[in-house]
Amino acid sequence: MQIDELPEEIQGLIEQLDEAAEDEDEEAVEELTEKLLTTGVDMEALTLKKLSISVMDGEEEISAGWTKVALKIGIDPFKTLLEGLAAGMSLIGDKYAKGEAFVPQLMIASSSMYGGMELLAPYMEANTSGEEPSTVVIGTVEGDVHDIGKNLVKTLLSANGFNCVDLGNDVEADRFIEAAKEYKATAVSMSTLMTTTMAEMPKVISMLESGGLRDKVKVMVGGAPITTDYAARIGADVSPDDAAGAASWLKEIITSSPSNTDRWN
Ligand code: B12
Repeated sequence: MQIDELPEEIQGLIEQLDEAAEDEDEEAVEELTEKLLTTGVDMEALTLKKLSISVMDGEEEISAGWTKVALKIGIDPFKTLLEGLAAGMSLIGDKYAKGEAFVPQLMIASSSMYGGMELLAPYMEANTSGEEPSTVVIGTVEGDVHDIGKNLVKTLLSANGFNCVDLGNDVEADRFIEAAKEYKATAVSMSTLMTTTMAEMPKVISMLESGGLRDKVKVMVGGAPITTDYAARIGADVSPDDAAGAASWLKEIITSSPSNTDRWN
């Protein structure tokens, strides 16, 4: 959707909604949402577009306002997260790659993304089957502070009923091993966004091997520079394309593997 190609009346309402969001005037945001709905505009496409642009521009109040719009009009919260907020991170990433944005803008965009994500969190509750949840130890490898993708993976795994032990970012290799042992984990999930820190992943895998733990846990690796080939080369079990893929792969694999008790005894 091209917002500047919409009829002027609709563009006017969008601007008013942006202003109401900046003023944190929730009543006005609601009223303007209702008005926009009566225009017949594709509200879902508009909201996702506004979310990605406001994250890219680092406009925290505006992205929070449009996140509330997304909730009000009933967009699936995972869609809002992935196709709205996270899409904005890709837009700012492209600008950074072209030299049109710099680290401070990346940081502001990240906090806009996290602001929206916080509002969505209560609507992304775990969908558990009542069984004992499987535990996944998750983190971004040592030397790397990027944590948005890792947190998306965590959100999707949690929503699919996994219990995530989140080690955060810049995680030393041996902490993955200790946590896997302590929690008798089903899987270890590692992220990295930088080529310079990719080598931390095989380090963790060889520590699992030398500690006799490799057959007890599945290993998932991911992040922008990680390819399926690289994952296979370093002996990881898999590198699904994205956070949703990580959750569905792991769900499938645990149904066909021996139970945690069998693996860890
Ligand atoms: C935001 C950002 C930052 C923010 C991070 C904020 C935060 N809290 O995370 C800040 C400003 C802190 C930052 C800092 C730096 N950054 Co930076 N950053 C980015 C940027 C623009 C976006 C990353 C992001 O959040 N993307 C959105 C998320 C949703 O995508 P994602 O993480 O890839 O996750 C998806 C998949 O990869 C996958 N996934 C992720 N993890 C996992 C795990 C598993 C198991 C699976 C299955 C899937 C999976 O699922 C997600 C989708 O569903 C990228 C550019 C880009 N296009 O990626 C550069 C980028 C990663 N940064 C880069 C650099 C160089 C840096 C700095 C060194 C800059 C500097 N000079 O200081 C520092 C590094 C500091 C450090 N030691 O870590 C480079 C890395 C280059 C390289 N190839 O090595 C990039 C690629 C920019 C570029 N084009 O040059 N950065």
